[in-house]
Amino acid sequence: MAEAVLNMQQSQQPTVLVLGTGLTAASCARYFSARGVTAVFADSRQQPPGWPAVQSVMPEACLLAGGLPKFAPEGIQTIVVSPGLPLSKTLFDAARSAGVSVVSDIDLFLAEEVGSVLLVTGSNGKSTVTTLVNHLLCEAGMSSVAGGNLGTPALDLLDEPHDTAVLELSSFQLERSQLPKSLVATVLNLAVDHLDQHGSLDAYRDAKLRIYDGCELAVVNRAEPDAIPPENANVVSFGLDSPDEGHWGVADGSLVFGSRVVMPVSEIPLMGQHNLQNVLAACAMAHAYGVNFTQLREGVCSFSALPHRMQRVPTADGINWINDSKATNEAAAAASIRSTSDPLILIAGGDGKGSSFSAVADALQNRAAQVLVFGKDALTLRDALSPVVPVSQVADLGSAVAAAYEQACPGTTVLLAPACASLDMFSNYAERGERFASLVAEKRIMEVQE
Ligand code: UMA
Ligand code: ADP
Repeated sequence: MAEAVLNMQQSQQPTVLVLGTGLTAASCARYFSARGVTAVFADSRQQPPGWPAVQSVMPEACLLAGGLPKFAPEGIQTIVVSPGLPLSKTLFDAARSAGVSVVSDIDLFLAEEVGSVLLVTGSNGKSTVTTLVNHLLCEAGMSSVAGGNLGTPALDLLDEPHDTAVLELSSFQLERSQLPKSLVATVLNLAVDHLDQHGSLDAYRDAKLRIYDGCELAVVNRAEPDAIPPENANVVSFGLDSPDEGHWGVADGSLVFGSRVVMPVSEIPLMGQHNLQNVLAACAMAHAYGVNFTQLREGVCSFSALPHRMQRVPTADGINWINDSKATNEAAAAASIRSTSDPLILIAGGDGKGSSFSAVADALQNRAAQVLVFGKDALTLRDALSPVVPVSQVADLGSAVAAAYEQACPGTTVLLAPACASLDMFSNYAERGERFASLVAEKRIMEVQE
């Protein structure tokens, strides 16, 4: 099957060019090594940090570093493009006119996968829904694995025994894939994100909507008029309103499928209306795949929030410290702000990826809140939010936690929901969240000593 995507000839000479040297590239190295295919790797950086890991899998591989090639090197039949680097029209046009195929790791995965595939995308909630769907399937006794943008590259899932694979796909992965075929697919929601790389909201939306092209069942959000599947698609919808028969929603304080009550909303162990939407979407997907109502209820109840998503940091100071470091765009931060109560101190900042932060300003309207901003886009945040709430600029996350601690009283919520990527000051959102939790813990130690 993979040959349809890849001209896979066993050869000592490299026949595959992999663009990138990160997690995706390392999974490609494992995949090709196991099939006797040699690849050459390229990265725009002079000393890409992931190269040693790639090389340890494929010691014979060579690296083109410090720039991406403009033409496919001699003998290359396939180019695999990692999600995190900009698409090069020059290289891809030249490759295609020379008969070289350009694919993603997702294309390679889907060409080999023999089990059922469930695909999840959206601006926010992807990881939560992907993990929850996988949890619901596993708890119902099915053999399921989860990966993709979630963390485990899709190709590595081929090595794990399973009947079903649940993949989280980013707009970059979808943009680089040919036909993302699946049994069930969802676009959870659409909000402003990654404008710096996609160039426009339309281009970003078009990339996301590709997930519906090859799916047998589209799970759609009734509140997202811009995330509509093709006209001939089979559709199951979800939303926070009361649903028609055959669709998912909320009625009289319960999560329902048409007129069938599945569980009281109060039993759901995740914070906020946005997570209620996530649970509805996950139930719609798992139910379409055969999980019954009792299994859905039990599975949802036994699910825990993922780290760095609305995670309480335990303290004895009476302040509600919440780590939502994964709120890396303005819509995510807005959803988190709406799920907290006043008084609120919001800590935000980092790399805004070109966003205006108007969604954060909207969420803070009429709230007893103040905001501490830091990082690359602190000034843009300050300008966007100061017409609505008091905003102070601080040097870094440490100063933000110290200032919040000084100003908070018992009962105050201090929410880290940065509305920004972390890469200007941290290696990733997880490091930012861990730093927040340890700064809060240090405050607790200071409190005990005082
Ligand atoms: N890079 C260069 N030059 C290059 C190649 C890459 O500077 O020539 C930089 C990119 O700017 C990027 C970084 O290297 O910041 C990593 O790029 P990559 O494509 O090698 O990334 P991988 O390590 O393969 O990880 C990717 C996803 N990362 C991105 O899309 C940036 C991971 O999602 C995903 O878990 C992994 O594949 C497995 O599928 C992470 C992510 O941040 C969690 N995703 C973004 C998001 O969720 O918002 C889209
Ligand atoms: P993703 O993988 O798309 O980044 P996550 O499940 O990791 O999504 O959640 C990231 C952040 O997005 C959360 O911390 C929360 O702030 C916000 N979020 C989660 N689900 C939703 C949703 N359905 N709508 C809006 N924001 C959400």
